[in-house]
This record gives sequence, structure tokens and C-alpha cells, in this order.
Amino acid sequence: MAHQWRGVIREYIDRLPFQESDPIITLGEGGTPLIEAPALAKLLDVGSVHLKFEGMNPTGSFKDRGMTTAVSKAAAHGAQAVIAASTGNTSAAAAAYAVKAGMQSVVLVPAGKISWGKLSQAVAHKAQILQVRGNFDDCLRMARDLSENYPVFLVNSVNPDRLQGQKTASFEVVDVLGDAPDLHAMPLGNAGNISAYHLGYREEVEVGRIKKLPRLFGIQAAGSAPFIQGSPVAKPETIATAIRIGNPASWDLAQEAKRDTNGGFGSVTDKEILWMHRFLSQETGVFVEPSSATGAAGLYKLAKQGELPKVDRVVVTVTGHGLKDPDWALKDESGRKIKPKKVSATAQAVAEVLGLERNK
Ligand code: AN7
Repeated sequence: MAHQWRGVIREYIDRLPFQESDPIITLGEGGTPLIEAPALAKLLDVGSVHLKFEGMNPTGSFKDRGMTTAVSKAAAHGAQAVIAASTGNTSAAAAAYAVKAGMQSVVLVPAGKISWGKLSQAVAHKAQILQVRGNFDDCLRMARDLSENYPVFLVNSVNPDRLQGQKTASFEVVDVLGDAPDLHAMPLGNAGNISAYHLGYREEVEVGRIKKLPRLFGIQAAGSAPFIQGSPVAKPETIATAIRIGNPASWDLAQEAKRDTNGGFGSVTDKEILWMHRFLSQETGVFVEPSSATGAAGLYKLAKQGELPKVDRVVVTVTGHGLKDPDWALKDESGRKIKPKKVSATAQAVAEVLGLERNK
């Protein structure tokens, strides 16, 4: 009989702080494809590139990996309600896993700054959604305060249970490649993900499944790049709303990930993000949300500047699905709306528009 992937807790239970007898709240997250992308390898002039397509998770982003562990621990503590601050994806995941657990969810999002795909998920899963007049950093400060003083359980990545789940992405890369890549890049926002990959790869070294750590690269949006500036950004701005974060919570862990792996931080403009967003769709067949193109965009920028380390095998995590924020695909390079042509309902009309000649 075909075996169904059982979600990251059951698949990696010997590597996680769980036992089979614990409550396990899962939607079957993880086990996402690692897709070879020769077009991107050519662009970067490296041996190979694989895209870790995290948009294939149940709610469409990598957040599900950490949400299964955080909400399962919340259930073990008897929590009735979870709370999360979010730029969108965390709220979608928290809302969905809370439903699975039979809990309430409360999400704090920056007013008007999350994509409608993500907002619709939180609404669909009956989260109590509050649009805060402020940015993500304000939302996180409030969520922490509320969880300390009221009966709501915090499921942001400052909760260490989140990183436990998210580290399984490293395990999956090693499972498929049989080794660590030389370099692994991803978008960098609140810095939970890069910290979790670092944790996962370190554990792979400890258990002897890999010999050395991949160089971890975190890429930010230029208008929202505290790791490049070296200090928090008071008013972060970028079209990549998922990573519109000025005061990353896992600051020290991300610095440690960079130092320990001889990695790096980079930043790219919104224009560079959208260029790579289109490239991934058109040349690799992988449709991601704009924020998720940031890792690849950062590597391309380094390559153009001659600053990409000489490496053979590269993995790039693309963190969220294109359908989360699809409006960007419907604009051309100069921002004009793309409207597919209308034709009469005949094959001949289509052939004429396409300039096709009838078969002889
Ligand atoms: C698609 O949902 O912070 O560096 O509240 O949605 O671990 O924060 C999302 C972040 C990258 C950055 N790509 O990851 C939230 C939130 C996507 C994201 C990131 C996010 P971190």
C-alpha cells in the first residue's frame, strides 16, 4: 500500500521533543518537493540549484512546519486559544492548525499590509482577526504582552517549539541530496527560518549524516533590511509584505547562523525581487509569492557583482506559494495590468490570433 506522509512530527519524532502518546496536531505538513532548477543554476553559474518549494505545505507556506509543533505543545498545555502576530502566513497557519486542534485563534496583522490570499485564509479558518494600526513589529510586541498576561498561547517563532518544527526542512534536504548543499539561501524577515535551518543542519552534523554545514545566506528587501543596516529599521517598506519586518525577533540566532556557517546577509530592491519572481515562474515552473523570490534574487545579485562564493551545489528555499499574493503575476514589467485577449468562440479565431497556419 502507498504510504502517506504523516507530517513532520511523526516523520521525525526521534529528532523532536515529542512522543507518540503526545497530542499531535497535524495537517500533513512537510515532505515538500526539492525541485532541480537548471535555468537558475545557469543564471548563477553554479553546478546545480534545487528549490525547496515550501508553498506545497497545507496552508501554502513553510510556517506549517513550526505550527504543527507549536500548536501540539499548546494542546499538551491545555491551551484554549493561540495568538500570533503576522505579516500573513503565520496567521493563515495559526488559524488552520487552531481549527484542527479545536482551539480559538487570534491574529494581529498590520492594517492593510497583508495580501488578500492570506487574509482570506485567516477568515476562512475563523480566526479573530485584528488589523493593527502599526507594523508587524508592533503586532509582535502586543502578542507577547497579551500571551504573558492573558490566557492566550503565543505561537510566533519566539516560541522555541516553532523552530523545532521548522528545522525538519534541513533534514528533508539532506534526505534527498544525501548530503548538505554547499550553500543554502532564503528570504530573511523575522529570522526564525534561517535560525531553524541552522539548528537542523547542526543536528545533522552531530548525528553524522553530513560532514559540514552549508553556508547559510539570508536575503532581505532593501527597504526593510535591519541585518544590512546593523540595527532595527523603524519604518520598513517593501512590496514583499511577508518580510516587511524592521525589528527581527531572532536577531542573535541569525547572526550566529551566519557566523557559524561562513554565510552572509544580502538585500535586494523590490524591482529585483519582482524580476526574480517572474524568472522563477517563467523559467523554472515554480510559482511563488514575491517575498519568496528574495533568496534567489539575492544570489543573482551577488553573482552579477562577482561576489557569489565559488560553490557547486545550491539550495534555495522558496517559502510561500504564488497564489498567496497573485496580483503581481498579473502585471507586466512596467506595472501595467495584463489582460489576456478576448476572442470569438471558434478555433479559427484562436488560430488567427496565434498566427498559426493550418496543417497541410
Ligand atoms: C513567505 O507570517 O513573519 O525570517 O508573520 O511569510 O522566519 O520571518 C512571515 C515571514 C519568508 C520570513 N517568506 O521568514 C509572518 C512572517 C515568507 C514569509 C518569511 C516570511 P522569517
